[in-house]
Amino acid sequence: KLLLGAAQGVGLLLLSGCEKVFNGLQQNQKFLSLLESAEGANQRLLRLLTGRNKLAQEFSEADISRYFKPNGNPPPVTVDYLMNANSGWPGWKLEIGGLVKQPARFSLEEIQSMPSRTQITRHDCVEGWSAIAKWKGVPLAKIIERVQPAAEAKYVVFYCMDTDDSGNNYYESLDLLDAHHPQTILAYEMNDRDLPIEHGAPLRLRVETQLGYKHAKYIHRIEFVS
Ligand SMILES: Nc1nc2c(c(=O)[nH]1)N[C@H]1C(S)=C(S)[C@@H](COP(=O)(O)O)O[C@H]1N2
Ligand SMILES: [Mo]
Repeated sequence: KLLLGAAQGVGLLLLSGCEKVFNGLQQNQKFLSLLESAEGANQRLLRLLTGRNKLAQEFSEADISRYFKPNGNPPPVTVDYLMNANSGWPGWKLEIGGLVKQPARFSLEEIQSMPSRTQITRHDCVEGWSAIAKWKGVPLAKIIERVQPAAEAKYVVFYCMDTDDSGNNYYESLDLLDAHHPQTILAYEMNDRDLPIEHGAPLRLRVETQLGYKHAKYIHRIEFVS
């Protein structure tokens, strides 16, 4: 209807054949700006349908999976990582920078002393498996408050310590809507224990509005970008 209406509006229905109509539309400035405004409306509709403003379902202790598949790259094997893992992460720091007014570095202890949130949620991997676990961590919104992103900051990038077969470090990104979501946390506990190495120790993202691959493990740096 939108396309037909637009085509009618600029007199293109007089042309025969879809191809001509669409070629004509693409050269029409009025139509292009209409498409752009529809794109904005579409984004908002998608957001409503996928409910990124809503809370993801939370479960009870009884629902927690007995087995939670570790997935993705193997854990980091650097001497630095292994030594820190063995001694309670004294040398590990979470670095936060990019487009922020107050860049920061936090030790694990500092992160653990911030306000926390605990949630029992279901992890859905696109490879076709799901598992429920309990996660505790600091809401990313609290960290955002501390570092104060600049106005140009639109996305948050998470850099990880593990590497794939070609030696590239894993990373993922979120927009600020997901970043501020109340269930988006930097988790340091899983099922009431320190986050296990295979699940991303010492710190991983939980972003319950998104699928498994967005839940970056082994985080060491967060960057705000345009
Ligand atoms: N750093 C890092 N984070 C990662 C991955 C990875 O390979 N490296 N894999 C992703 C994928 S595809 C999934 S399903 C989850 C798996 O989390 P789990 O190992 O706790 O099950 O981590 C995500 N985060
Ligand atoms: Mo996944």
